[in-house]
Amino acid sequence: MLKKSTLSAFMAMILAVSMLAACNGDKNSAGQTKQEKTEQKASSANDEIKKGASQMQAINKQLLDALEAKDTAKIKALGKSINDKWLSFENAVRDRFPLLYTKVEKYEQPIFAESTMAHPDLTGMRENARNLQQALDELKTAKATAQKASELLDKAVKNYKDYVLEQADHLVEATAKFTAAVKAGDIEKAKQLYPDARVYYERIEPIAESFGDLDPKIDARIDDVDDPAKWTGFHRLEKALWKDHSLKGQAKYADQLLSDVKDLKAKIQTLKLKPEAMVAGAMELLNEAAISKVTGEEERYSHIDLVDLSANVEGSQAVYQAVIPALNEHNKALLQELDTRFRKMEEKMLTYKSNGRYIDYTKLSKDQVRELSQALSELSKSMSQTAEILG
Ligand SMILES: [Cu+2]
Repeated sequence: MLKKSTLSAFMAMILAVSMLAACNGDKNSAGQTKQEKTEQKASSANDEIKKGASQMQAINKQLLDALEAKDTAKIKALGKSINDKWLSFENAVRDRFPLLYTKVEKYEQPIFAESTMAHPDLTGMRENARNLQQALDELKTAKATAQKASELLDKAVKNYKDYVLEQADHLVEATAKFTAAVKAGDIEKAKQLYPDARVYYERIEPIAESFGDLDPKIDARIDDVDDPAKWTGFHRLEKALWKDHSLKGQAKYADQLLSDVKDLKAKIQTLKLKPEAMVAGAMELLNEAAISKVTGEEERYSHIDLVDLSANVEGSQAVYQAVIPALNEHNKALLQELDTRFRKMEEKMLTYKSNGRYIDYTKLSKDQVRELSQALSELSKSMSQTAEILG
């Protein structure tokens, strides 16, 4: 749940900053020669991208074969090669084709993450590898068009909205399964299904401010509500499962939760998303993660906090990807910084997985928690700088 007061104060600050930083497009009059140089540079960047995409496809083809043969050792090695290859030319892609960059990342990242697991999910990998092959086809034939940064930004924001809608679909499906188990009184099954549903809510939490009272209804902690009798949502059921060890009287909360996430999905369809608000939401969420979520308060009964934290990071990364066109235009150093921070964070989170699931939050040492908090707060700071360039 996002705390309203901090967010609106923050929005006011952004407004002030963005008014100060009014556009100062530094066009100088060097003219032709400079433009020619730029074009030369562009065409060599395009060659680099095409070559990189072909090489990456060749490795990915080998991966598809290895997946067919269920050759785990090969799959692991190829997952790493694909990632190394991508890292070698991703900056050029991000620079020239920000939308395709995000598309490749969408499939490449899970392939790499899965390849580091002891028992990779081969079916999921195959689907991502097939999609990656297609995305790379698009990249090979992509033409640099003189699209305005503002048009690119609009498209990227639209892609972000598609991402949110996709997560909302999954949220409804996963919540339906979870609440069915609750209503059937099956404690063990409900415990298993709970984290699956949580992921999808926590991924879209950067824009929770726009959910109105559905956010507290779905995600409030007991201390967020004035009257504990009116407390509803995931954490109400979490308490029943892990603390009370009883699902007696919980059917009405299960029904309410499912109906609330359905309402949320409908609401998201009509939302108009603004990049400034998205970035502010991500920065506030990461800040809340660094300060309060990191204490384990959100999932205080189930201790699945790492599920939430990683989903918050993934969701914030999706916001970052939506504003890459603006960052490309205004602040490449910050873009690079964010890219590195997200990548490092993602790698860090992977180390907290065991058998494909995040470990219990209470298993983390104090140093590990401190490290996590620091990384989250640095990400939040980079996001707040991003907010300054949008306006
Ligand atoms: Cu939450």
